[in-house]
Amino acid sequence: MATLIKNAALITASETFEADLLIEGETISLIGKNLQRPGAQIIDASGKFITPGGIDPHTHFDLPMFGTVSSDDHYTGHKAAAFGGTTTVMDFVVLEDKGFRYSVDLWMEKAEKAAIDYSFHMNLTQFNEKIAKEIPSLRGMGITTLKVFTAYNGRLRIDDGSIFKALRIAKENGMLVMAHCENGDVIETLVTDALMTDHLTPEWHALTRPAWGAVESTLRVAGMASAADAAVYIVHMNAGGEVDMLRYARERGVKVMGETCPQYLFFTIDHLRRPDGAKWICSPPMRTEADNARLWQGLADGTIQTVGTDHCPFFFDGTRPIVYEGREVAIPGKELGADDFTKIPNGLPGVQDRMPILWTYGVRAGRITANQFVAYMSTNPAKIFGLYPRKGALLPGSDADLVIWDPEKKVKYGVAMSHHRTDYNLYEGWELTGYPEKVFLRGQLIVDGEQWLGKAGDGQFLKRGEGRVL
Ligand code: DUC
Ligand code: ZN
Ligand code: ZN
Repeated sequence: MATLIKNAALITASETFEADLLIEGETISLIGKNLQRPGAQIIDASGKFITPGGIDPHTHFDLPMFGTVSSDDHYTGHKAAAFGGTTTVMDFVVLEDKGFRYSVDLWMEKAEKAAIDYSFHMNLTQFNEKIAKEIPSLRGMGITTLKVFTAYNGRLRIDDGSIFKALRIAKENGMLVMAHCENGDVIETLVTDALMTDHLTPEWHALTRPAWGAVESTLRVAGMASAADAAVYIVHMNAGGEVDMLRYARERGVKVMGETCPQYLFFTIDHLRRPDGAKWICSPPMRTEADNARLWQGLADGTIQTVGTDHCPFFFDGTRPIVYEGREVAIPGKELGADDFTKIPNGLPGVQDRMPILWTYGVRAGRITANQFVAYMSTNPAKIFGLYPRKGALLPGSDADLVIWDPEKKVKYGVAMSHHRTDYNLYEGWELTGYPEKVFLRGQLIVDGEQWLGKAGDGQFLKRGEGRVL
């Protein structure tokens, strides 16, 4: 089956040009002017533009936390992603005591219902000699990335010495360490103080996780990467100072890359002070307007390489069901911490929002170019995480993961438009101009306007190879 898309403006990470694009089977077979293909289904995309399908390098579907679970699973989250133009997601495997193989198998089982393509990162939340020896075996499972934490003492954090050893092992085995940067010791003490002094409202989530912890640990991790001659990728950059540290280290030849997320570009600690402030609780927390601005600047000048979401939704009120695909669903959520911010599940929805929100408030607002948009949303994640040029590219031979955008479509965004399985949306009432109209996954039309044509089980696990340092 062939599909010929005519007269679209194609936007890649480096250029924008008018052309026709032919899909044959699962891949793009030709790009050029005045293409003909007898028998092909023709789509006239005059006035529309095409980008590669988005790649969200940072999601948490079906993640157990605080006695509940993130409310999107590997089907509902994938469906939401697709409506927002994302066709590949990368989720984090929880490391169980029984080891890597067991943990990956568990995550594979959860993801059998995948509706778009996906791959995994491994949370390296334990470290000893046995684990160190087993890290290279992850490559055989198609996992080439390890996430380490400098926070969550006694739970997810491993010490700096172990992070340094992990960086060395990653370097020797063509793998990449991803780092969650906050100061776990400072947080531990500040949270204890807050609880003892009855400071229990959501804003204290942010006040007990200071930006300086993110800044110094970003530099600390970059310093360790330099000493190991390894690359490192800083996830969910949230503080302006982290951008300064990234720039400082990159200017000195350290192979450090960074990801930010939409929530850190638009929201501040003031959102946590609202009566519904729990909606904005995630870790790291929201900062200030100056941080928003510095992160935008980091995207505009290319200091930062990607925009992921850290999508990890919970219901705001998990006692009240919503209707999802015709059935009532309620999953315990933020209300669990109504009286104590330390019990509010950490995380927010965002996998559908990322591209449409950044198109209007990034590209149309003049903060980043359309080509940077494609680089941060798709091409750079594909390159860094070893999927390029199969993914993240508009090239003959690449998977036909495409988004046809209607640049003039105006929508009032919010929970009613969103397919996230949760009861709120952070961008409620935001006006958007430009929205995905058709989304293709490996040549299959999976979103057509409001219509969902995708299917649970159609997403493929992507075994990844070695990525590039950008
Ligand atoms: N932060 C969150 O807010 N949720 C999930 C994991 C993370 O790092
Ligand atoms: Zn994290
Ligand atoms: Zn995360």
